[in-house]
This record gives sequence, C-alpha cells and structure tokens, in this order.
Amino acid sequence: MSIHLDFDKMPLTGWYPGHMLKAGREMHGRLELVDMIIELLDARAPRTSRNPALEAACGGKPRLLVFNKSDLADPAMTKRWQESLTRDGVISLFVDGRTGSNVSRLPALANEAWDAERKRRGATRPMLREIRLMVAGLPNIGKSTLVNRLALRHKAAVGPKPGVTRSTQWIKLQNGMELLDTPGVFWPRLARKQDELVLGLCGCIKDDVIGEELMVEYIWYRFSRGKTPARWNLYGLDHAPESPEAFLDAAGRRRGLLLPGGIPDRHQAAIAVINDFRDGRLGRITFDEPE
Ligand SMILES: Nc1nc2c(ncn2[C@@H]2O[C@H](COP(=O)(O)OP(=O)(O)OP(=O)(O)O)[C@@H](O)[C@H]2O)c(=O)[nH]1
Ligand SMILES: [Mg+2]
Repeated sequence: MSIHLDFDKMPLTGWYPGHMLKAGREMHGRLELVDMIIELLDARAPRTSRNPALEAACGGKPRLLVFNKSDLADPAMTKRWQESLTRDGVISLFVDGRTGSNVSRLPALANEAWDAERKRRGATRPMLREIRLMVAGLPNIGKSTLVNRLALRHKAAVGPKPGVTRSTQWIKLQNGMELLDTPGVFWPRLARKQDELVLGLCGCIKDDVIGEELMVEYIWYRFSRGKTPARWNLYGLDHAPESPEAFLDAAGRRRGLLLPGGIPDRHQAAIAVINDFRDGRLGRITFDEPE
C-alpha cells in the first residue's frame, strides 16, 4: 500500500454493470408516466451524486432535488449548499429518510415546484387529475426508504393506469399526488477517480470493486485535511494518524483484528473503518463544496 495523494492520476474502474444499463432503459420508459421527478441525491455528495444527463432525459419535466442521508453530512456544509441552491432558484430539500426528518415537507415542496413550472409554461387551466411523481437516484441512495416514508399514511395503491403494466402501482401522497412505486436507477458519468471514491464511500458502488484499503486511504485523506474533525479517538488516537497505513494499523489493533504474530489485519481493519464511516461514527462529512 502506498500513499496516492494524487487520486485523480489513478484510473477509474470503469465499473458499469449490465443491470444498471437495463435499469437506465427501464427508467426511460417510466419517465413518460410521470409529470415530475424527485431526484434523490446524497447530502454528503450534492454534486457527485447528480447526473447531469438526467435533466435531458427528463425532457424538461420539473424536478425536485432531495438530498438524503443529511444525518451523515456536515451541518455547516449543508447550510452552505442550501444557500447556494436557493440563490440559484433551485427548489431543494435535505432529509433523513431513516428517521423521516423533514420528509413531511416534501409533498408541499413538490406542489411548489409544480406550480412554478406551470406558471413558467403559462398554463391557466387547472389539472384534471393528480400529479404523478417518481423517485430517481443512484443505487443505495435511499429511494425505497423514501418511498416507504412517503407512503406511510396512505399505503393504498390506486391501481394501474392505462398503458401501464398491471404490476405498476401508484401510491397516494397526503396532498393527493401519486407516486410511482418503482423507482428509477441512474448512473452518472464519472470523470475523476475521486468521484468514484466518493460514490463508493456513499455505498453506491460495491466496496471490493474499488478496494477497501483505497477507500480508507481516501477517508484518511479527506478527514485529515477537512475542516470538521474526525473522531480519531474511536481508534485510541488523539490526533490524525500520519499515514493511511498508521490509520489502518491503529484501527486493527483497537478492534483486535490481528493476523498471526499480532500484526494488524489491514484488510479487515479497512472494512471496519468503512462501516464506522457509513454509520457516522467517524464524524459527519460533506465531500463536495458548493461553487
Ligand atoms: N443514515 C442514513 N441511512 C439511510 C437514510 N436513508 C436510507 N438509508 C439507508 O441506506 C440504505 C439504502 O437504502 P434503500 O432505501 O434501500 O436505497 P435504494 O436507493 O432503494 O437502493 P436500491 O434499491 O439498491 O437502488 C439502507 O441501509 C437504508 O437504511 C438516511 O437518511 N440516513
Ligand atoms: Mg430500492
């Protein structure tokens, strides 16, 4: 293991599983069924988890940007992102799908985005049916969690619509909107190794595709240079370890993950650190800065 301070000199894995291509095609078909898209993103990676191509694929349909897992993002950075998005006139919402924090504001905001779009188009006649939405986002971003949250009070599916397969169900939301219960999966075109590392840490790419030790190297790199302090004391350290190897060795020793001879098992230690990171035990971090 060597230190790769210039991560972007490393090649991308080029990982794009076939099922994702298929999911992308399926999503394209479903986009036609809805009026509006909830673009679900990761609050830790507000830029990297976005797919610029989705906007074109939506054919100008209004989108509501919802940033999930805000419980794991740096609150000060979330505030900066909110300000930046508001300045750009983007309607957005930061939520925690797991606890449901802020999710109840979503239907009203969706309405707001819809009204703004109608006004932009100069629509005067009222809609004669319910507004239909779908949730789209990267794998593991929390789409199902959000759909279940939104359906909490109105589990009733309103049945198939014309031209839709029987299995397609619509879930009624509080304000009368209808949500397509099968979310769309998309994949952004990653340009830099750091994008891949960020999405890997957010859980969108399988760990062994990128390599657990490299992911921890990136955790070490970002946390030891970031403004928000990491909880190094989780591994019995009172300051940032001087290298990713020292980090893994400390974590391995602390967790008793040792090879014969008492040598820290860096691979097992890396898996433990990634779990700590994902559960927020290492501290809250936002990888992307607003412009
Ligand atoms: N900490 C935290 N975890 C969350 C949040 N929302 C979802 N999760 C967790 O993230 C993981 C993925 O959530 P899912 O809802 O299955 O994600 P998905 O987008 O439907 O994933 P796919 O169907 O695989 O594409 C689960 O372990 C959830 O418990 C959140 O706001 N905060
Ligand atoms: Mg899901």
